[in-house]
Amino acid sequence: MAYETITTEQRGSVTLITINRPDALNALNTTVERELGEALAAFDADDSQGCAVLTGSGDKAFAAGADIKEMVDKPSAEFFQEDFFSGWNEMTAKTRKPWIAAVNGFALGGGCEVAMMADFIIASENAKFGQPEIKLGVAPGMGGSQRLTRAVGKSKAMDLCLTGRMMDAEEAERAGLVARVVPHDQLMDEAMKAAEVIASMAPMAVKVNKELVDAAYETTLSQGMVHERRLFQILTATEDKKEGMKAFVEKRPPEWKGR
Ligand code: CO8
Repeated sequence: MAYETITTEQRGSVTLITINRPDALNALNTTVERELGEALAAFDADDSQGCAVLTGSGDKAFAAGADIKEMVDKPSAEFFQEDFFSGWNEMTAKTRKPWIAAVNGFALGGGCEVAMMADFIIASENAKFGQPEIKLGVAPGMGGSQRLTRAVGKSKAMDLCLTGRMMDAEEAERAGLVARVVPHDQLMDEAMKAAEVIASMAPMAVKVNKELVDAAYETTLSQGMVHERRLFQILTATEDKKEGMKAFVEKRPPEWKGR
């Protein structure tokens, strides 16, 4: 499928999606929002695909934020009537397979927020994260105040949102925002390798693991523990559970059926 603001490519069982507006440092306009939603839906529906990687084109930015030029003259009533930014929530909630953000440079404002929508972040050592909306007289609008606080805690989230400063990849990893920091020239190799590992796992187990970790953000510990036990028990009924355990005992790689 041809897109205007993103590119997609299937590499084996991994879908690579690239935000492709390098002249605007991959700023996220409504076309990016719509196209990324379509690309993630296509990835999610394709049984040959097990994991996706999202990155930004060029060497400088993952995404430098929502597109300020698109918002500068937009009347307030339109933001409300269009439920501006709601598409981001929808695509995140609907995608049941995992996707990794490979952050290659600036991830600011909406860029940081989209990275946090991913299941985890692998960052280049050049990456910079921040929620600088306050400098524009606004506040995060795509989940930044909520996801950042859950990821790094109140103190650092307040620091970043109130001062609008950027943090580098090392600080982001220390704070728990980023899963791994890798040398800049190895970012895509490392992200693709991680995605290939995930795509090689039993598909139902992948979805269940993602759902369970996400549930930890939405529920109490005791409810989450019940949810975990029930999904674990349901997975014991799958052919892939039998195959995975049999393959271990027989000292051979498993052959997943996806059921
Ligand atoms: N939107 C639109 N265009 C952008 C954006 C952006 N977020 N960021 C960069 N660009 C464009 C620049 O305008 C410039 O284009 P042009 O050459 O046509 O002028 C081009 O990208 C290159 O940018 P710079 O020349 O600025 O590059 P520098 O290397 O000098 O600086 C920075 C890089 C530091 C990343 C700088 O570009 C910057 O500060 N960008 C904006 C960062 C930002 O504020 N992001 C948050 C945006 S707001 C948001 O994400 C959520 C808003 C929620 C509010 C909801 C209520 C309305």
